[in-house]
Amino acid sequence: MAKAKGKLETKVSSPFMAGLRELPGSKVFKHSDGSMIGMVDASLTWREKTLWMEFKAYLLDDVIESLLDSEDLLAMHLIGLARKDAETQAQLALDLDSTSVCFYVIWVKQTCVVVLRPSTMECVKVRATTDAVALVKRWMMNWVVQLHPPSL
Ligand SMILES: [Mn+2]
Repeated sequence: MAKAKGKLETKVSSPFMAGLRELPGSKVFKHSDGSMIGMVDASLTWREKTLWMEFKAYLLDDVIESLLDSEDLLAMHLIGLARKDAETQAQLALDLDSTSVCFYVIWVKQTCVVVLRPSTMECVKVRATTDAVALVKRWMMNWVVQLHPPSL
């Protein structure tokens, strides 16, 4: 099984959230799912836009390794893992991505970080957390000057 412990997820997502907080005037919240089953992990609000995020961390296994060269197949596999992980949350992430914007940020341990939108399966694979921060910051900047959320 490729699922890693929640502890790993916290460890890898903390620097990511810290990076997003560098956007001047941003509000980055880590949500507790104690009061709402399936709540996604975090949100970023900046200049009147709010982006929802669900973090996942998986260990590299043979299946993932075989998919690394194809971003489409990798995205499908990672979404499948996330659904198996928590079906209610997967539905919420999809709903949020349909009414607003929700990204999965998925760490494949020591290999890459995948940012993907569940509604469109748009997927970008980067090498490190700092690259994922830069991608989301750039995306947020594009969104504030556009009426609709841009492509990843
Ligand atoms: Mn999570």
